Amino acid sequence: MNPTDQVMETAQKIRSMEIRGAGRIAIAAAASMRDFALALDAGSIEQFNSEIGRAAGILLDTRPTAVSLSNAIRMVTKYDSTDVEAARRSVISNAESFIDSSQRAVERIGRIGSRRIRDGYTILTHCNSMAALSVISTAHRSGKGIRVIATESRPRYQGITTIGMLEELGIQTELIVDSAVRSVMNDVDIVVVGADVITAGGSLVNKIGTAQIALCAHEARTSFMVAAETYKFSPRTILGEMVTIEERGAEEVLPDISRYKNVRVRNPAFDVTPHSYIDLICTEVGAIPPEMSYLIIKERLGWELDEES
Ligand code: RUB
Repeated sequence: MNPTDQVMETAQKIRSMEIRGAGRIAIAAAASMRDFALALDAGSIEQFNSEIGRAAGILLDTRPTAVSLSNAIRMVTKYDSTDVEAARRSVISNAESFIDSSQRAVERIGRIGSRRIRDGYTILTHCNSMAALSVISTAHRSGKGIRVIATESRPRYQGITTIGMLEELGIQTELIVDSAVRSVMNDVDIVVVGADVITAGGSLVNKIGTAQIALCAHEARTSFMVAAETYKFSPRTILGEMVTIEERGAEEVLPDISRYKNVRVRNPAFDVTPHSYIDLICTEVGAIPPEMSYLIIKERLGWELDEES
């Protein structure tokens, strides 16, 4: 396949959500950049750089909220060679090390986060997060008797993917509609969700509905834990940038929207949970209070701070 077609195909899968979830999007983008670099026929370093920039742009243009995508692409395209073959080797090895470290991060988050889960706990989760599921599955594998309540996560029903994964792991699960969260919250010991973005101030951007769940948990005095690799933290928020919330098509919510003349459907894909509703963010470098997010960005992702592009 032509290298650009391969990138376009990956971009289309991300846009249509065939590939979804912040971690998997980042891994798919890194793999796509690796394969692009591998197949790219460039006569000069200038041409190589510009083609790499173009491919990155195609992938970045898919899902506007996911900082995992821009962090992954930034890590993969970090090279300063003036030789095409050396630059190509750098992109390939950067991509491979990103994919590998991302997979190890999820395992480590599972080990760290599962220490917060006690035997007999009921855990509520929302959407479908590999990092959150790593915490849950690690707790289960370590012999703790747990039960999970999973929300449907309308309109795309990622909760159905979650219950399928929990079923395979043999974990007792209950499925609820999103609006039943308050009704069950008094039975929940801890909420565990993933992250699309964590800001410098420790706020969480995650699947629409997360903020309502956090509010409910706060009111019921139920712990609220976020499971997130450090590349979900957004360097640009230190520079004052706001996170763009993706608005998806009306047909995801109301397939026969054309029957209604005076109705506008709003379909924001993510919402913002204030840091004050979050007890803990569990990353691969440790479990931190949300107030420490600034330090994670500065120490792990600091490149943006002096580049201000
Ligand atoms: C997915 C979502 C997930 C985060 C974290 O949204 O909000 O909670 O991306 O997932 P969508 P992970 O389905 O719209 O992509 O921990 O797997 O990165």
